[in-house]
Amino acid sequence: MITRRTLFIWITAAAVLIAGGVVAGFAVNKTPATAYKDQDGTRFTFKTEGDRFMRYEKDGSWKEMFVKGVNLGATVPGYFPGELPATEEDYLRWFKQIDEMGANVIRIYTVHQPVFYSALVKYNKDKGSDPLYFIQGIWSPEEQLIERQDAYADDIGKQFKAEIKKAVAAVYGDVAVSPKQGASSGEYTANAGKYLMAWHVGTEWDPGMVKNTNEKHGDVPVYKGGYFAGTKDATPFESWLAELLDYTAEQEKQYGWEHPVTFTNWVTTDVLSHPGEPLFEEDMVSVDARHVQPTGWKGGYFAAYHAYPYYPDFFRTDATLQTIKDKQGNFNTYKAYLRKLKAQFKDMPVMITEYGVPSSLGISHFGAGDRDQGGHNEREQGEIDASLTRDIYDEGYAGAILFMWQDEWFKKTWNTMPFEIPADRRAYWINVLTNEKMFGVLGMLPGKEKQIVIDGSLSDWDGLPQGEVKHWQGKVQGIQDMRITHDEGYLYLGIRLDKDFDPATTKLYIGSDTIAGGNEPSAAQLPGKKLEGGAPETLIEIGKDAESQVEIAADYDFHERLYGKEGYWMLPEAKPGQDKPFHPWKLAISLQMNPPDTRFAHPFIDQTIGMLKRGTTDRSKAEFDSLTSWQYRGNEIEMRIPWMLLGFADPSSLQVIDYSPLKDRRAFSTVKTEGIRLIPWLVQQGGSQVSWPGGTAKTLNVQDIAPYTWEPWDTVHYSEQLKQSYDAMKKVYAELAGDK
Ligand SMILES: [Ca+2]
Ligand SMILES: [Ca+2]
Repeated sequence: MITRRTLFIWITAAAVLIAGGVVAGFAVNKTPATAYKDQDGTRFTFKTEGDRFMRYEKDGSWKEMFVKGVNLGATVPGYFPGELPATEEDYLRWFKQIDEMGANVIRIYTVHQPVFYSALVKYNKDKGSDPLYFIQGIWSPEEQLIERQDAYADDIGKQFKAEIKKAVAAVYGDVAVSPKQGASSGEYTANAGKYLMAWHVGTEWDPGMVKNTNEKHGDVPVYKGGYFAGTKDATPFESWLAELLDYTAEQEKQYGWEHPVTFTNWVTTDVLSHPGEPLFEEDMVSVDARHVQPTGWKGGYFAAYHAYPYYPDFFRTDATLQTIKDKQGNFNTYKAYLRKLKAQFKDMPVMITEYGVPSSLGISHFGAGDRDQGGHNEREQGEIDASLTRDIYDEGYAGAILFMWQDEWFKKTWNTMPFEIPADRRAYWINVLTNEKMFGVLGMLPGKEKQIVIDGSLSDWDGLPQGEVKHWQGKVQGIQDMRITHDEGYLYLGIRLDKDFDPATTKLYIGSDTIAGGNEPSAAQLPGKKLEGGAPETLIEIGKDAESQVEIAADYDFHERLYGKEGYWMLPEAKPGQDKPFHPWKLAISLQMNPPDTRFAHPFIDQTIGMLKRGTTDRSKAEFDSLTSWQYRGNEIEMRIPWMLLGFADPSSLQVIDYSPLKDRRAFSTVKTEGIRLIPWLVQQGGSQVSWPGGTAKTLNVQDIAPYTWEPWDTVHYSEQLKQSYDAMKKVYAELAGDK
């Protein structure tokens, strides 16, 4: 369905040099990675022993290691996962950066294109006994599992086995896969087996599906395979998993290798009970790795969990986890959870194979001790990611695999999903309100982020290519000029005033009118004046730090419409006469839940997200803050406004959310805008003096303002950037004992 498009990456000169180093840097002779050979000739480089994860050393000994890794996604901006667009250059550059960060392994979720394996072999060729390893994930038929709610239904098991067969053959460079929509294909000829660390089978299990499978198939005998078997306590679902692990082993054995095996699991289906969890589904059923055991597999077996400090809600609400305090005196419920979980696996290694926080303006879950899902700048992201890594290490886990290596623009999350329309254009822009897109320690920055530094000086704007910048055409006394441009992430404004800007005395407003409708600003915002022929949907307000924000017209307010009486009706109604024309821009953090739907009542929680942070995006400065929105210096004001704050559902096709009633009380619709009519004015702080495009007139016809408009785009521009969190991970990896 999605056609491939040309992609222009603006790689910096530095990145090119780094990539060049891959070829130039390792000319010295190194001994190749060694493998232990069994009596029958089977080879091993890793195994498990008790609760330890072991690596075979070149001196012929087995040594315990702490696995330090990152999860690698399959996309770059402008693409969806099934397209697998990464090139050899991308992989080689990333491998080098990951290696230099101090990670010893990359986990991939599914079979990548042949170029991944050939690039890894190429990269490791000169790395001797210190290669970069990978963990091969094998995707389950997830959609069918959720749809059928039964792992034994249809040919789900058969499909899963076909995927396992493909993965094993791909790793050993022994298969040609014919093209299929949304899946990797091609000739797999590079044998990457000696760089494999482990097999990671399956996905996060839907609790309803697990429960239903167990109830429906109570008569299924426990699976007994030659390599893996269910124990007498194995549930029907665990037996199903035992068979898949056994099949994985059987496939690999053909190539003369044995590697440690695990299946994917997450907190939702862990083996602990969570009395403080409001949702039944989050504490409904267990999938227990102890109920599957190796029978004839010397390669080893371990448990793997995806575990984040803010999901499910019990990390915040369960008093039984409020036992360990952090340095700030807050409860470290994550550490308490890890301790309880590890205590269940005394004789088995456990790895946390997904954890982390995103660096994003948007936020969608609160965690304990500020370890929220979003709302962090890159520095804070790094501090939290590093501290989580340390918690995992300190609690005796065998490994920690961070989520994740790169930002992925196609990703979605529950609290902005209803506003990103059409959904299939998500990969063509970066909505910084969607935290899920920004988990990477490698940022994927929108096209102009490196060209326009938000620091209050407009000199950098002079370097933008001809035609990329437009000048606002109206006249406002006190404003010399307003320059406008945009990219995949933001609308940028560069304003030059007659006099120096002083937020103590002056406030700058910029109304943004995109479609018919909108609200008249309040008498305090625009004293003594009136707009005609249109009104803004959103209002940019620049003044003192605590008041600088984007507000949204009351009638247009997505949040109010979705969670107020038009939609879920979880927000109280405004009292008559008390509503303001513009509301703070908010995102939902947690929905209201009540028994009998949930165990106990849980309030509706939301958070203002439209505040504009003043600072600098200059990475060379100590005060660099990746969440910076604006700055002023002398008579110049510079800002970047995230698209969604201006009402955009997809800037790449100029779609904005419209005013029509929600479909089924839940779904928004969009309309194409001809552009943005920007209405700037200056107001005396606490006074009534206004300087606006209407001059001395009391009214202004908004239609007289020419809209800022642009061509829709299908090609994205972006640049890669190692975030501050990359450095934080590098530091913590160096501190942790391990094999590096
Ligand atoms: Ca600048
Ligand atoms: Ca309007």
